[in-house]
Amino acid sequence: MILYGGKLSPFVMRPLLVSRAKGAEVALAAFEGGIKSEAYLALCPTGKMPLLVDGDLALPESQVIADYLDQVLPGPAMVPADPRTAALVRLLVRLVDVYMVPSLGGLFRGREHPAGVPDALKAMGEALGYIEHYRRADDPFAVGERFGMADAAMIPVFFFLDALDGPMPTRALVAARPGVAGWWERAKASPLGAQAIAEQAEGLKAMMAARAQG
Ligand SMILES: N[C@@H](CCC(=O)N[C@@H](CS)C(=O)NCC(=O)O)C(=O)O
Repeated sequence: MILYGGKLSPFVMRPLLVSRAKGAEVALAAFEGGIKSEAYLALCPTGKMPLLVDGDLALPESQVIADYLDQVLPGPAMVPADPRTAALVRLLVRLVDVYMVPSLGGLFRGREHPAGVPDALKAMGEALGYIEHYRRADDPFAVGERFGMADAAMIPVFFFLDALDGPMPTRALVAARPGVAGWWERAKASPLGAQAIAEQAEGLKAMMAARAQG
């Protein structure tokens, strides 16, 4: 099984985290020729990372891959059996994808398109508010007592709220939601979270260096 993509991408880090949490880290590789090559597009017409190749299966989309890995790998389930708790996990994942991710794009492009930043900050604040509303404030992890699917979706996206802070007040958006802020501090201090964040930081540094070179 090979997961194609780079560790900076929150969509690549999500299934990678799932595999790590299950104790069976999936092999990660950059696709030879890149994600816009004919060979890649033949497997993954969206031309986006990640792509999981497992034998004759070529599976795109981070959450679909994360769910697949949760089912095929041994180790603890990333979504609990209890239907209500499972629904909460899936809801947080969906809030990340539907509300956080689009505004993250606006923040990430902030340097080139500063006019879009205020709207993106507003939308990100609202998205964090939705998560604050639904999360059970006393849960140490995103949901429940141990690392699960919602942590895998949230951690690599929250990384950017720390990383982009400075020119944009993205940390303050998190700090304004105390339940979410507490979770983020614990997530960063956890072994899986700390490793993911260090790897994303390394990826961001490499991307900035490449951009600076032209
Ligand atoms: N909905 C997709 C989003 C994947 C995505 O946007 N990946 C980015 C990297 S962070 C990408 O490959 N972008 C390249 C492009 O859009 O050309 C998922 O969840 O996997």
